[in-house]
Amino acid sequence: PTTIYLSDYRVPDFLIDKTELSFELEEAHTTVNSRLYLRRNPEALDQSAPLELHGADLSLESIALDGRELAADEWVEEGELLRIASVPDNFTLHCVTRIYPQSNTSLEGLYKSSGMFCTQCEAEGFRKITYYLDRPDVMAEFYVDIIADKSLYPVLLSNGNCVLEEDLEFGRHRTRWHDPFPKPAYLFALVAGRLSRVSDRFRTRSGREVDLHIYVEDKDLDKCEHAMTSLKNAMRWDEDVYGREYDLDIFNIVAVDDFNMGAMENKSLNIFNTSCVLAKPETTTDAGFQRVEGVVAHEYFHNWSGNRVTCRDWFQLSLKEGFTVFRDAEFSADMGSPTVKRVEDVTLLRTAQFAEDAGPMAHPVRPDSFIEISNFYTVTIYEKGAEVVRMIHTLLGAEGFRRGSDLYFERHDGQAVTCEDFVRAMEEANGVDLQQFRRWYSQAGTPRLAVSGEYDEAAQTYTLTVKQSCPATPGQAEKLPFHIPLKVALLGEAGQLRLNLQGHKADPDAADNTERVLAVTEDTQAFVFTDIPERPVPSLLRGFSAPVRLHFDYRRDELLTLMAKDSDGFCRWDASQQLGLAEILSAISAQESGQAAVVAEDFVAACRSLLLDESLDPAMVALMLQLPSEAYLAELISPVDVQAIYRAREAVRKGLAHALRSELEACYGRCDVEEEYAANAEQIARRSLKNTALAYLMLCEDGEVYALARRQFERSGNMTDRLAALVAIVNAAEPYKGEALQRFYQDWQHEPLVINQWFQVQATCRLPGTLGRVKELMSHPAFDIGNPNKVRALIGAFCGQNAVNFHAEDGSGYAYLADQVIELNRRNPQIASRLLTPLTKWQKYLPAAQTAMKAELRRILAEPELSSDVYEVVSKSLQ
Ligand code: B3K
Ligand code: ZN
Repeated sequence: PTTIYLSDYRVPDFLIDKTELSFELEEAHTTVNSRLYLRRNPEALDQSAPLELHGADLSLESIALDGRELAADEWVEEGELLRIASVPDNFTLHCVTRIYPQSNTSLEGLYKSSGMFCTQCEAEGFRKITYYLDRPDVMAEFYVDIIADKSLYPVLLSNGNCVLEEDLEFGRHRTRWHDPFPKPAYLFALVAGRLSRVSDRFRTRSGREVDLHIYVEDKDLDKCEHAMTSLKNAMRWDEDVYGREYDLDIFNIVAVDDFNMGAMENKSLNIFNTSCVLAKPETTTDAGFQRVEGVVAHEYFHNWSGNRVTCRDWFQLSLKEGFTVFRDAEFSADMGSPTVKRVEDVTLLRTAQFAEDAGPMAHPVRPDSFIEISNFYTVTIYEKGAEVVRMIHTLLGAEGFRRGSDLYFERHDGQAVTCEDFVRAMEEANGVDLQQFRRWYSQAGTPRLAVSGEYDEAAQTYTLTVKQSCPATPGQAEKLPFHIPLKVALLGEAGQLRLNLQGHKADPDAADNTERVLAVTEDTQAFVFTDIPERPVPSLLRGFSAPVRLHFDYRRDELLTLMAKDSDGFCRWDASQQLGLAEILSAISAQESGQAAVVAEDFVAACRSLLLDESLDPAMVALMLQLPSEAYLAELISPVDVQAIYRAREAVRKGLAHALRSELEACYGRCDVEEEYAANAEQIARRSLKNTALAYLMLCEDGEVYALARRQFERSGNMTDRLAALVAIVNAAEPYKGEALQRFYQDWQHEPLVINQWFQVQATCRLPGTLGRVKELMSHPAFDIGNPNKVRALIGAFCGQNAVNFHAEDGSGYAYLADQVIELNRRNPQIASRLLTPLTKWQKYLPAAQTAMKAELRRILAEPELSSDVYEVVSKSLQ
C-alpha cells in the first residue's frame, strides 16, 4: 500500500465535461456503458500527459476512442490505473464494463442488498463502477440511463431530473436522468428496487415548488413522518440562517438496510441507512429520533456545503464535513435544547476525538497524508473540524460569520476548493487576520490550557494567567501556539462581574460586558481584569469555546458554586463532572487501600438539590447526575486500569443511589407522566431524567426497584422507556432478565432496527459472561455479519462500549475482536478497519493489557491479503 501526500497534489491532466452512463441491471451481472467527453486541462503542467483513469474490480468488455476500438497495445492496466499513452486534446471515450453487484460485499460502488441495487461512491467507490477520473476536482454533467426488469425493480432512480421513462420488451423498462449541476463522481447515485414512497412538497423562499420523496420498503411507510418533517425544517432553516435555497424540483431520500455509514449526500438522491431515516415512537428511542433529525439535516445541508461547493481533494474533507457538522449542530440546537446538544457534542469530542488525537492515528483536521482515505472519515475530520468552524463563528460573531459564508458560497459556487479558500473568505468578508488560527487545520493534537487566577485585593484586579501547550503527535514533534478563543466570565457573590480588561476596549458584542472571549495566542499570557471588587470564581471555556483540555485548580466550594449557579450551562455541567471525577478518584484510592468508598456529603447534597429543584431543565439535571463516563475517565487517568475505574465508578453510583433513594423515587414519580409521545425537547428531557433515576434506583438491588423496572418495561408504549427498562433489567441481578429479553425479541423480531437494539443491550451488559453471550448471538438467526448495523450493534458495541468486559484480564475480548476483524477484512474492509479502533488505543492501558492488545494487532498484521484499510490502521498503531 502506498502513501498519498497533500504536497503531491496536481491539477488533473484531463477534465470531463459530460458523462453519459447506461446501466443494464441483470441478475448475474450489470453492464455499464460509459461515454466520457474529455479534454485536456489547459491548466495541467504536462500538456502531453497520458490519460490515466481509475478502475477497480472491473471487467472491461470494450474501449473505444472517438468511435474507434482501441487495440490491446494502445492501453495498459496497472493496479487501479488504466493508461492510454496517446490521446488527442478533445475526445470521447466509450467503455463497456461488466460488474458484479450481487457479490459486492464491500458495500462500496454498486451493490445489491435485500433485493435492491444501490450505490455508495464517496470517497473512491465510483471506480468500482466504471473507468473514470475518480477525484473530486473533476466535475461533469451526468446523463444516466437505467434499464432493468420492471416487476423486480419498478423504481429506478439517479441524480437530478427524470427526463424519460419507457417500457421495453421482455418486461424491462428504462428511465433516463439528467443532473444539470456538474458534479464529481463521488456524488453519483443509482437506486433500483421495489420501493414505496412517502411524498410531500416544499416551497422555497423564491417560490420553487420542490417534490420531496422518501423511498422505503412497504412495511416502513409508517416510519417516515419524522424524517420528512426534519427535512422540511432543515430546508427552511438553511434559508433563514444561511440564505441557502434548494436548487432542483425534486429531492429524494432512499432508505437501505445494508449501509456502511449513516447516510450519503448524493446530489438530489440522498441514500440513507434505515437507522437514520425510519422512526416511530413504538420502535425508536428519543436518541433515534434526534439522530434522524440530525442526519437528515446534515445530508440536506451538504447540498451547499459539499455539493455546490465541493472539495478539491480528499485532504480537504473537513471543508465539507466539519462545516456541515457545525451547521447540523446549530440546527439541532435550534430545534431542541441548545445546552443539551452542546453537552452531548462535547462529550463525544472529549472522549472519542481526544482519544484519537492522543493515539497513533492522530491527524490534523486537514491531514498531510493517508494510505486509505476511507480511514479518514474520523471524529477529528468531523467533530474537531466542526469545532474549528465554531471557533471562527465565535471569533467573528454570527453576522460576521454569515458575511463570510455568503462570500464563500458566492465566490466558489460550482468549484472544488480547499480549507484555505474557506478561511480566506471568512477573513476577507470581515477584514480580519486568521493567519495564526490556520494552525488548527495543520497541527494535530489537543492543546492543553493551564489556567491560574490571582486576586489582588488592594489593586482590585484579578489576573488570569494562561499557558498553552500541545503534546507531540505522529510526525509532529513540536507545535506552534494556537489561536484559542477562551470565553470567560467572573462570578461574584451577586452574579457575574463587569469585565474591564487592562489594555483592551470593552467588547462591543457583549451586551452587558460580563462575558468575554480572550484571544489566547501565546505560550503564556496574562489577562488582567480591573475594578474587580471581590475575589471571583472564574467561569472558563464557556460553551466549550475551544476544543482543548483546560486545567484550573478549583477549590471544591468553587466547583459547587459553579455547579449551582453558573449561567453557562456547559460550565455548570462541567463542574458537576469535575466533582464526580474527584469522587471516583477518591473511590479508587479507597479501593487500593482496601477501604469502602464513601461519597462526600457535599456532593450528595449538591445532587440532592438537583433532584429537588423543579425549576431546572430535567435534561440538564439528568446530564449533571451522570458521572463522567468510563471513556472520559480513560482520557483523564493514566495508565488506565479499566477494572479499577469501573469498580470505583460503580461504587460512587451505588453510594449516591442509597443516599438519595427517596429523592430519586420522587423524581421518578414526577417525571412518569402519561402523555401522548412526542419527540420534543420537553418530553425528551423528562424521559431522560426519569430513566436516569431508574438506573440509579436499580443499584439499590431490591424487589421494589426491580418491580419498578419491570412495570416500566411491560407498560410503556414508547421505545425510549421500554429500552431503558430493559437495559436496567439486563444489567441487574434480576431473575426476570431472560424472560424480558425473550419477550422483547418476540415482540420485535420483524423490526430489524429494534433487533439491533436488542443485540446492543446484550452486548453492552456489564455483568460477567457477556462475551460468551455475544459469541452465542453471532449464530442467532437474526444476526448477519454482512449487515453493518448488526456488526456495530453486537461486535462494535461489545468492543467499543463495554470496557469492563472487552478489557477482561484474560485477553479474551482482544482475541475476539481480532478474529472478527480478520473475518471482516475480506468481506467489508471499511467496517473491519472501523471496528479496530479500541485495539489501537493500547498505549493507555496497564502493561499486561498493552502486551495482549499488541499481540492481537500483530496477529492481524500477519494475515495475508490485508486490505489497505486494515493495513493502515494496524501498521500505524504498532509504530
Ligand atoms: N459524506 C458521507 C460519508 C461518506 C463516507 C465514505 N466512506 C456522509 C456524510 O458525512 O454526510
Ligand atoms: Zn457529511
